[in-house]
Parts: sequence; C-alpha cells; structure tokens
Amino acid sequence: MKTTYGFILLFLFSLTSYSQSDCPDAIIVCGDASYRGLNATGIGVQELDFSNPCHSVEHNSLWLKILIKDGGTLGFVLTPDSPDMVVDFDFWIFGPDVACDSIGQAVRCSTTNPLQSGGPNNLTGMNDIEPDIAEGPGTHGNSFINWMTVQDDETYYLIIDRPVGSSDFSLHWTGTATFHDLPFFNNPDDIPLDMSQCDQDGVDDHSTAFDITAYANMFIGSQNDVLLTYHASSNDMTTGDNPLSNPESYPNAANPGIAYLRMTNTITGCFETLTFGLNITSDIVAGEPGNLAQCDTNGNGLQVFDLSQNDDEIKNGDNGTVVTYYRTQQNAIDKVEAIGPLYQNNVAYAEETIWGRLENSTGCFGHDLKSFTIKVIPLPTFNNQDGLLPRITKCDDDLIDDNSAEFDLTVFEPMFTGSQTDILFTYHTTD
Ligand SMILES: [Ca+2]
Ligand SMILES: [Ca+2]
Ligand SMILES: [Ca+2]
Ligand SMILES: [Ca+2]
Repeated sequence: MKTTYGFILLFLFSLTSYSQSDCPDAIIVCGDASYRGLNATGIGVQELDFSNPCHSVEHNSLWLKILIKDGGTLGFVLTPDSPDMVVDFDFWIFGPDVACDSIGQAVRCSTTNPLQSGGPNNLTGMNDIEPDIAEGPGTHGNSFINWMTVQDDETYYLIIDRPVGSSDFSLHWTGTATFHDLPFFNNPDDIPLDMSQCDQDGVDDHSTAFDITAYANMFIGSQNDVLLTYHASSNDMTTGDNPLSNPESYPNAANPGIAYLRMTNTITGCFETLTFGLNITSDIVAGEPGNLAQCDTNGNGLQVFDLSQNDDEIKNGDNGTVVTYYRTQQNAIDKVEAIGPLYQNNVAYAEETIWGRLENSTGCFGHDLKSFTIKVIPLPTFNNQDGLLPRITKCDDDLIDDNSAEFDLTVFEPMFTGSQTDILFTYHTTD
C-alpha cells in the first residue's frame, strides 16, 4: 500500500479558468501523491457514451492520466468532502495505452448511486475485496469494484464524474503499483529564493528586469530529461502554456511581483511548480518635517513660507537626496506641479497641507513622501466691545493712608481675550 501524505495541489485544482474535464487536458498522476480538494465541474466535450458497461456519461468530470512506473496492484478510495448521501461520484478507467480519440471500452467502472443502492456512505473506489469489475448504474452495485493489476510503463485514464450533488473530493491511492516520480526543485542549502533589487532602469515605475533563471542549475541538479519553463501567471504555470521567451530579463508586473516556474519531465509529463517573490527595494526613508506657522503681520491672512525650512528634516541626514514640494499627495506621487521653495498659502488663515517628496539625486529610483501643514496665525487683539478706556479704581483701604493700594491688573483679561485662544498676557511698567 502506498504511503499517503499531505501533498497539497489545492491551488492547482481550484483554478476556474482551466478545466481538466477533457481527456487531452487530463491531470498527470505522478509521485506518491494523494489528492485533496479536487473539483469536478462541467464536462467540456462529452467523451463518454452509454455503450460503456456502466451506462452513464459525463456530468461534472475530471480526467486523470495515470502513468505506471512499476507494475503491481492499483486501487483507490474516493472520499467526497461532503458526507451527504445525495453526493454521488462515479468513475471509469480506460486503457492501457489508449489515445484520447479512441479510448475504447472501460476496463473498470462504477456508476452505483449510494442513496439508491442503500450504501453505508458515499465513498467509491477499487479494492482487493470486491469481485466485480463493473457495476451500476443507480441501484446496482455497492460503489466498490475490484482493483487492477497493471504493468510497468502502462498508461491509463481515470475519469471521475459527479452526476448528482455538489462537493469536492479527495483521492487516496492503494496497491503496490507506483507512479513516475515528480521532478523536484533542488535547493540543497535551502537558500531564500525571493529576489530584490532597486529600480535603476531609467523608468521610475517600481519595476525592473529580473533574471528569474538564476537558480536554474541548482533547481535541476542531477535530474535528467527535465525542462524548466517560466510563466507570467499561475494558470500558465499549471498548464505549461505561454512560456516566457526572455526569462533572463523579466520585469516584475507588480511590486512585489511573482516568478512562476514549472519543471516538466519531458518523457513522463510529470511536472512540479514553484513560485518566488520579486521585490523592488527602496532605501529612501524621509524624516519627519515640522509644521510651519507665521504671524499675520500684514493683516490679510496670507504669508510667504520658505518650504525649504523642512529640507533638512525630510532628508534626515541623507545628502545624496533632493526634496521637492507639492500641494497634493497625487502631485507628489506623479512628481508634477512642484511648488516653492517660496510659497504663499492659498486661502487666508486656512491650514494647508504640503507634501514633501524625497528621492535620490542619482542611482536607484525610489521616493518617500511626508506631509506637513502651513498656517497663518492672526495677531491677537485687545477686545473692548464698549470702546471705553479700561480703568480700575478703588479706595485706599489697606490701612496705610498713602494713596497707594494693591490692584489686580488681570480683571480685564476675559474681556480682552474674548473668543481668542492660546492668549498669554504679560504686564510691564514701561512701553
Ligand atoms: Ca469531457
Ligand atoms: Ca457512484
Ligand atoms: Ca461492487
Ligand atoms: Ca523601472
């Protein structure tokens, strides 16, 4: 019996844009893989007819191509994810060594319906106990048939179909036969595969060319008859379609981007996939600018600010950089309509946000943005609604008859302040 382990190909079979419901697209069964999360949806082209021994056709089908490496017994247990007895999976096996356009008669099949046949559960498959090699449809059979004895290097097709119910399923192989080995991506020292470099190709777009073939020799190692291909999407990686023509110079499509690799055994068709990240680095980190404020010395709420007062704060000690200023974050990102360094605020007394952009003066592209505010502060005024000269009078009541007494000079502060905030009074004996 084969060892079962959690070889997960979930990502491979959850692709809606690629369906293995036709013989030519069959998933090639390799390695010691048991499959989980398999999905059968749709039939593609109807490739079965009722002439097969189990009298059914494709409803929601998945085709697997089985390449035997070492002959022996071959069985499996198919377990629907949902235990609902309505969920019914059927299967057929064609072969050995038939072509997709002339698969002939099934050598094994089961179209028993678990609910109609009163089965204990909705599992189905092939084992060493059952004597029959074909059963169904509907009430006929018990969902399990006799397993097969297969020979070295034979090829079979297994078609799994879900006529009723809705569920994914898992497949657990049994028996002594083995499948061809999966190629594998060697990484003996377990080096990190993600690539990082700065954007210095002349276009500041967080993208630059990566050589995603850099690990090819390490990945292949001593394996023979394997082909590495590089792809722009997960789907193409899975199907092997649209290999990149120039993977030595592949610009990342996003930042971070992904390199999609596929290693295929050119004799068996067994393949393995791998992805790693492509990152554009930016060492630019701006410091924190301060907010700028000026007093309204000319009474109109407008003042000219020297934005370059924040240059040093934004450069934060990095002298190989330049700072430019913008009225909006988008302008700063797009690097358009720079303002300053002398800039008059736009709306009197209103707080305005300015964006500083820091970037290298030479070398790698990259930038960082920081914002600060500018504001013109009105001069404080002495409120005196009645317009009377403020005056404090009191009698000399301190028991010393000298026409001198203690005055509280602060009594008018609330009136002088009015609605103004952050007001500080000081008192002086001369102008
Ligand atoms: Ca089909
Ligand atoms: Ca069935
Ligand atoms: Ca049976
Ligand atoms: Ca670029």
